[in-house]
Amino acid sequence: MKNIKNFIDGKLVDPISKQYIENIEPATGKVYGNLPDSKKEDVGVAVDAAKAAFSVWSKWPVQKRSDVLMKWADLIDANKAEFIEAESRDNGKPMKLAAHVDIPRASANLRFFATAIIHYASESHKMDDVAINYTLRAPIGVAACISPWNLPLYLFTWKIAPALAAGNTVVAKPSELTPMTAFLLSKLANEAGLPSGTFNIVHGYGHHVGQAMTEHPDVGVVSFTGGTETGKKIASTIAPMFKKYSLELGGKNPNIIFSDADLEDAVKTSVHSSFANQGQICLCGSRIFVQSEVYDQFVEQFVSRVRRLQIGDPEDDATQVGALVSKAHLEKVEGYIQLAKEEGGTILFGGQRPIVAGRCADGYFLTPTVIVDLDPYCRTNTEEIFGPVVTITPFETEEEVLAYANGTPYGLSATVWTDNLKRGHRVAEFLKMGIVWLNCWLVRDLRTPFGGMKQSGVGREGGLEALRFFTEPKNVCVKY
Ligand code: TXE
Repeated sequence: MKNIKNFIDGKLVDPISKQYIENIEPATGKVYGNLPDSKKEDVGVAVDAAKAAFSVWSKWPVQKRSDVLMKWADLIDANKAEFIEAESRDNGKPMKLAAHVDIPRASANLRFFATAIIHYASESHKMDDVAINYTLRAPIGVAACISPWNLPLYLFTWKIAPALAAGNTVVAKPSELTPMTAFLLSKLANEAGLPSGTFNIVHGYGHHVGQAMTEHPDVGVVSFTGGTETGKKIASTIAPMFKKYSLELGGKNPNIIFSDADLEDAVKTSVHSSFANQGQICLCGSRIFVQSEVYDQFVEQFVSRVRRLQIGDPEDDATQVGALVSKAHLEKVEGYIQLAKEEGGTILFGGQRPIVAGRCADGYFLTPTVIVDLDPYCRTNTEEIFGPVVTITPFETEEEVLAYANGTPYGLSATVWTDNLKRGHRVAEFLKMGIVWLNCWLVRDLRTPFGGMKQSGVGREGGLEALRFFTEPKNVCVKY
């Protein structure tokens, strides 16, 4: 059994309660380890350690902080086989995906902010011959970083890297569904050179540990990624405490294909943007809109590619679609397939649990599902499903598809396929989304602002946005 511990004040420790949560492997449905069922008291010890460490870490020269983060990234790379295996086993995603995306991106996140902080500068404003203003951007203090289960180490490091680089200390909580790679990272923290208390992990349930972190009076800034409903709870806790917070929440992203698109490229990429990570990426294009002239052609080519997707054991190199993260999530997604039928949808492909032989016979697998004939504004087309389920809907005009695309409570990302770049730029401007891809998907430059609008979140991550989020600006005005 793989039993893990909290990492507090530079030491791996048991939860005060000595209570544990079972960790289930999604591909087999079997318990394979235990994680701490920490409570408010554990969070209190971790925040005290982070608070004590802040006076040291925040005063370190930037280059020294940068060197530690770079060393940590090197240690991930040196242990990547262990990280890849752990990520795949914990989440259910194909090992190949963890190897090509999750783990390389985790060390890339650390390196990106280890270098960004060295070039991070602020501004001054000269008032003719009256005065000079300069802006200081100082670290805030103890940062709470709370991350979800879909891209565990990728999104965990996406938060802790800028927080630490900017000179804050961190109390972090990965999802209780996927704690393993964060635990492995904590085991390397001392070797990387992080002073005790600078970085802490408290494992456990969100309503216990996450809630205690957000409401703790000594936590000065909160960075959260997860569901919109949880985001609402966190915002209601934090707003009256006037803390800085960023919320990266859900999405119901449109994938728009105009008749002049490169159809082969649109089909190939749309299979990926629909079902990568079992459709459990908030940026997945779960609503496909196809201009009527090419609708039949697209549907036929798309479904024929989806049929060929390899579902199976995440350890198998040929696997393209692994297990969903939990039994509860599998049942939630199946609930939406049932809803789609009730709303008049036609299941063109999928919608059932595949037979996966051998050790994975009891795993949480679902055949990639393609649904047509739904109203663009029905619940299936406006609520986040967050699984391997997409709908395809025809449209006639640009105005019509923009209304569909913007017609949900979410505003995270969109993809647009057209050979007419004037139209591409125009549609991108009218889409109420934080991120728009033209003729591509998930092409990511870490310097760009990352996040959504409406119920997809508050604030942005990435590049200077993240460093500004994790620092407090102060303007000093000096009379000549
Ligand atoms: O979220 P949950 P999940 C969204 C994605 C989907 C969801 C999937 O679209 O909707 O996140 O992640 C902790 N106080 N994004 O189901 O349940 C919980 O323990 C404090 C969008 O895990 O909200 C876990 O660690 N914390 C994103 C974390 O919150 C609490 C990218 C997330 O859990 C808490 C990825 C509470 N009261 C997923 N309750 C984007 N936009 O980039 C739970 N938690």
